[in-house]
Amino acid sequence: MKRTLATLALVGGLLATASAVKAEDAEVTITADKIQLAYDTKEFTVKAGQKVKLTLINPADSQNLQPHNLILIKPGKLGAMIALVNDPSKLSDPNWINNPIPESDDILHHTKLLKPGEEETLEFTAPTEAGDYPFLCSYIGHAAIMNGVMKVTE
Ligand SMILES: [Cu+2]
Repeated sequence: MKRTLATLALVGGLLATASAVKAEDAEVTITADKIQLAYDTKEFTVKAGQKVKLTLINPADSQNLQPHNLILIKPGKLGAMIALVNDPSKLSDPNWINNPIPESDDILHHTKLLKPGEEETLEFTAPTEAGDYPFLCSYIGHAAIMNGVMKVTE
């Protein structure tokens, strides 16, 4: 009986530890809309330096069959990034169409281009500097309306 109690106490301790670890990580899932060029999440908040698991889902039963991605960028750079990814000269480049990720120091993290039915999880450490970090989909013509903000707080 003593042994059972000790085991229960141990298990309880492990469970408490597991939930404490989980509370430190931010798990966020963003799903592309099946019809609109939009993410279902326009805004989420993480703590500076927090471990983040960010999953983008492109639904298998998407009605518009659009590919989507997610690019997380530095604060204040959304307008410039939209202009960059919507540059008409890129549209004749098949490599760009398959993987529309520009070369830019403003990009912090990004998924690959996801077809309907695909998903990808990015694991990263949130920036140590608080601020509004925009994210966007860079597939042709999506960025201006398909974007959102990761808020980083102290
Ligand atoms: Cu998109």
